[in-house]
Amino acid sequence: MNVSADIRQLVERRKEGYSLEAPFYSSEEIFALDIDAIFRKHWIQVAVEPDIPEPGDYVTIEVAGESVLIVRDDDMAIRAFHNVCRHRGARLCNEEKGTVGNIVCPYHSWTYNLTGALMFAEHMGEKFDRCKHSLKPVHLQNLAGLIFICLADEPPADFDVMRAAMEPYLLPHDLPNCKVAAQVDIVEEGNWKLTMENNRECYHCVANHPELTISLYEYGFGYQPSPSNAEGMAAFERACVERAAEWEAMSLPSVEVERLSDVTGFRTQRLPLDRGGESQTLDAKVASKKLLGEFKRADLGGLSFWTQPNSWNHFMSDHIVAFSVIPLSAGKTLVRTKWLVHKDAVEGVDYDVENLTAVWNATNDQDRTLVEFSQRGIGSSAYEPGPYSPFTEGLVEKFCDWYIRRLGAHIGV
Ligand code: 3BY
Ligand code: FES
Ligand code: FE
Repeated sequence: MNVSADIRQLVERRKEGYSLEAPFYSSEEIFALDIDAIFRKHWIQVAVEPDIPEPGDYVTIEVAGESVLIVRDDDMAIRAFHNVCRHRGARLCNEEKGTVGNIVCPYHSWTYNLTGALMFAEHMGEKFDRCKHSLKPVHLQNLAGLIFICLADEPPADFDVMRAAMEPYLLPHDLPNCKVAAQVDIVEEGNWKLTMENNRECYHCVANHPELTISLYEYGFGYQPSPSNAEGMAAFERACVERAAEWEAMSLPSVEVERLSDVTGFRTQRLPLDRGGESQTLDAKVASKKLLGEFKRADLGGLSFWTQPNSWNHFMSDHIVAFSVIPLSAGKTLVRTKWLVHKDAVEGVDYDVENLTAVWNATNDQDRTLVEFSQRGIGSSAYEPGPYSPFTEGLVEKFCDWYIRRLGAHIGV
């Protein structure tokens, strides 16, 4: 892989336990490498099954310079294709979402069915072979209703490890039988890795997230016992042990699984919620009266699922919040948040969108500000990598370590 000697050196000399050097957050050359090495090579979370509940429903995803069409067929199968006509390359679907019978190119009306096969192409003559002009597929995996795509010719083979570990945690929440009650896209003026690093710690939570910390115990998010937080940690761990026994008895696994160093890296854990104990809302009570799946009780804590490189998700008894991060440029990042409730929950009766989205809209906005402060500070000549807290930032180190290893593997360092 042909990258400049400077980049090789930056990757080679990355100091464990310290934030990355400035060019990792600002250089367009490294951004291009991130797209090639990370976003074109790994499984990335981009959608949820309820984005396309009915046959013919599609969404388009713009990522890594590609437009990807994700569509549901009449037999309910979900497939992904490059959103590019095989005639002269026109973009096929030009909306973020919609419903189609077939995929008809707006230019010369070449028509593809939902398996990607070219069905009609007028005036192409006898010798034209339709079979050689199917849409180009993109690898897709549906993990309990979370949709991942991989743009590589050969995707990482370890998705099944994540699937086997995660299905027992996720399936009881029955995401495929949810509906998207709200989606909010925000653009952060910061590098995508700052968005991810910020997500991997709660060191900043008490000072910055008054709404989130109503329901969230900061100690749950990667904290290790330290002399200054011994009491809080102990109270939290007691709550964990008590609740875990109840959840396990209901076949809801809660124990942490941490495989953040895998190529398809991930981590999960079900944690108690504070106060009302039911959901990530302003009163920590459910936001939707219609509980998910077969749930009979509301106090099931928060099941979180974090993936490398670009997602985090919180599953509660009544709703699910799914986040995916899409890099736009070295200094611009899209954070897409979806709130899901039971598909039969009625707006205004069972839930109120304002209440459902209040905590994470506020939290996302606070996190956006923090990411933007970081991006600005890192642009100063005075910035140098600073040390991570061994008690609160272990998972930030795991993100950076994964990232550097994956870049290294790509460029042969
Ligand atoms: O959403 C998350 O996973 C983490 C936990 C708390 C802070 N942060 C946004
Ligand atoms: Fe699609 Fe011509 S470019 S039909
Ligand atoms: Fe935060």
